[in-house]
Amino acid sequence: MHAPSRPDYVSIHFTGQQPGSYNNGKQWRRQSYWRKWKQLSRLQRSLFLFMLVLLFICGLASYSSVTKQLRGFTVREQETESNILLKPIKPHVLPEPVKQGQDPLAEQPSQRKLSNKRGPPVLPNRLQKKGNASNILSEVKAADIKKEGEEERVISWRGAVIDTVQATEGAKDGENKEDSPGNRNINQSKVLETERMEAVRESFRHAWKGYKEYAWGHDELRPVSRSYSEWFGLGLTLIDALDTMWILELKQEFEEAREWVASELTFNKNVDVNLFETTIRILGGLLSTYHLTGDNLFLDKAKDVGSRLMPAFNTQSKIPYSDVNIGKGTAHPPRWTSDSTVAEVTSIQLEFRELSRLTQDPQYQAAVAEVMNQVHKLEGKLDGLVPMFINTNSGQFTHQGIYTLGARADSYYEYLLKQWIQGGKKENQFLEDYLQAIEGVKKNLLQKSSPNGLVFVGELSHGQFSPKMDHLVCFLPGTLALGAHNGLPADHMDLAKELMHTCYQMYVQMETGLSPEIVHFNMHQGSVRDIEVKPADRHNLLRPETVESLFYLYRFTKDRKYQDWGWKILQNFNKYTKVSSGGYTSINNVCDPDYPSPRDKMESFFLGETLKYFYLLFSEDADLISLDKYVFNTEAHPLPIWPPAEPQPL
Ligand code: DMJ
Repeated sequence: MHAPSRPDYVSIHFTGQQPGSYNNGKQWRRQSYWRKWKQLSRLQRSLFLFMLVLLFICGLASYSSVTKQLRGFTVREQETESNILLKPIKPHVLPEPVKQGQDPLAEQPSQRKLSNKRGPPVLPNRLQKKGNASNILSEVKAADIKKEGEEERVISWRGAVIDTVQATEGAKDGENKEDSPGNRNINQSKVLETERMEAVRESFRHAWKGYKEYAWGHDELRPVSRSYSEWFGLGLTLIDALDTMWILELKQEFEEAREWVASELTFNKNVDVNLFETTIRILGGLLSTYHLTGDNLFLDKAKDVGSRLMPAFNTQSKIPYSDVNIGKGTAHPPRWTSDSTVAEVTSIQLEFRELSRLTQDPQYQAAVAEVMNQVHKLEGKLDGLVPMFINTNSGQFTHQGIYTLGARADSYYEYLLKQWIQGGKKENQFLEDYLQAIEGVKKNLLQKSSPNGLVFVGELSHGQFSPKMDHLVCFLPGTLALGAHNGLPADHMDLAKELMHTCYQMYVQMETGLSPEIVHFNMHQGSVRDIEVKPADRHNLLRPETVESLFYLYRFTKDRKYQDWGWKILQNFNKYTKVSSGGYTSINNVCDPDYPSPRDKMESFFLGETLKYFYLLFSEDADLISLDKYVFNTEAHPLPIWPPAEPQPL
């Protein structure tokens, strides 16, 4: 055998120049390279070209992954199946502990002198001095009495006289004089707006991908196990997300979901559902989607589910039961009690009132108005604050003496204001109760933490103050701001801003940059940190309240720091809760960035509320669901504010 004339391996020689042949001319070099190239075998030339192409592709791939990371996305999509779980790119570094007397927080409220006495220190006058509810109400009422041909005007939170009917949406260009590091020029804003809104759409698509692949038509995605969980068996996530898809202009996704509603969704099912959850998520979602799209399919479905929920109101007291069997038409309280939750029975009104308006059938509105009238008259409130439970037999509050703005009471306060707005600001009983309650909050629940004086809303249990605050309470800054926007006192906006700052601190002070479910504030002089988290409270359920409030605060102040805060939160959701195969998961531990410990559940409100509020927060378009035309239900479903000519409230 003789050696093959062409070697079967690649041999590329970069030989030096031959002695005596030195020529520094470009021409010579070109000819010489060309000659050498021609001397290579065909295989050698092909392999050389192949390697060049390969290098080019690798270069392109690494460039795109770098840009992806720069945009705040995780590398988790590239991870293997075995470690899909939430490994952060870079652990979050906890800020240095704050030394007493230092001023580490932006916009830090003034320091309060703490007394040595046991029990909660007294709040500074700034938050208490604004007078009682009846004074405020008479001011608002005075402003509401509109003489013929005269505009309705009250003093707004911005200190200017505004028209409460046309209530302006946010500050006009150039009006924002606040010295915020978030301020930037118009071009930068436009770029950021586009980038951030697109990032939300991307997050939605990712969440939807998981839902579509592993939970289609079921209530909730379990993204880690790539399965689903059923609560009512009504496609909860899909319905909750309908109007979000419409607002985010995710047309294809919306059409697929609409098709499911048209062909698969039925309420004729022997299933127990929770009246409140079904009302705010399903009835609310269908009604708002009907309004946004004008598609009667959604109205028909809303009527169907609304009428099936009505048996809940067949109680001795007319205070509804918590559970209804929508197939059988029977209702009952939870197995262990005949009580209902106050927030639940008082946060279904926007939806049922709207259903009456659309169907011209007064029964829905009458049923929920009866609940409000009774609660209005009940004994057992503290300065307008309500207990957490109400008995469906007696119609009285139970478990009295505990007052919170968190779980079981939260949306009672939200719906007082929002019913007043929905009905065209005519139903003064709602306004009266709302104003009184806010005064009650200031008087009984508002305190400041140590060392940095974060203003927070605690709880009261039989006269004993507890510095505990649920993340749920973070709806309050947004609600206060909405009230101020609608002509309520300027100090509501001051308080909204203070609480907004606190809610944001509940995120940034955690190692993952995500808020826990519950925090406790330190109030002792000499505390090292303001916020403590108990081991059982370290979870994050992808809740919306802080983002919701950021949206309202930004709409009304145009202070870009609120957008920047929201952006950080979105990035942390992406970093710690995104599951590579699709979807986002609740986590068990916001204090451990190395292992936040997924709970394997994507709540429907992540799509219904959290992502929607992110999108609206980043948008500069105040007409994108104008707050002078729509009022959001407590699940972020926008319902129209009734035009003045519409039927009057009962
Ligand atoms: C939602 O279902 C609603 O926002 C409700 O008012 C409170 N809980 C969740 C979100 O956290």
